[in-house]
Amino acid sequence: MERTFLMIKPDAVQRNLIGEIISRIERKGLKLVGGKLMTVDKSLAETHYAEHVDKPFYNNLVSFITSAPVFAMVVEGEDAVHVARHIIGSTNPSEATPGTIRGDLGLTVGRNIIHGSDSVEAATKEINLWFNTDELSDYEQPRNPWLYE
Ligand code: DAT
Ligand code: MG
Repeated sequence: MERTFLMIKPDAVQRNLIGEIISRIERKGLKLVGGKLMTVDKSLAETHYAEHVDKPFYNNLVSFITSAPVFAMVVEGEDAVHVARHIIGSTNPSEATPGTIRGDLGLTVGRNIIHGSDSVEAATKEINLWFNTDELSDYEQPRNPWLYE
């Protein structure tokens, strides 16, 4: 089993899409092990997006992420990092495949609905950055034999 970090961005929170997005994640079979609505401070936003510090869009990205609450989550499942990225879709919603979260719900790259960790290493780092261990729940679900061989 693998865990990944997802963050519903301020645009989707403001558009009342939290339920729609969590519903897609749950229906796929991923299991929610942590989740919280929170306002992100500048230092957390800068640490989270540190890899993009030299990009022209970095300042706007930090302003956007700190502009209104986000919904941060940890989800678990087989190959969870890849599966979550796959259902999220391409970075630019105008090019993301219909059926994906960004492809169905977004229009522009600067308002692209949701973040998902892009590797297992990034997921570990981001889960530790955004969540304390006591905010994550270990539990079994009876549905598991119906999701996994
Ligand atoms: P992703 O979120 O798909 O992993 P990324 O890591 O390349 O994409 O970029 C992080 C975020 O930065 C992305 O979700 C939206 C924003 N971003 C990326 N490219 C951009 C661009 N060309 N213009 C404006 N914002 C951009
Ligand atoms: Mg990324």
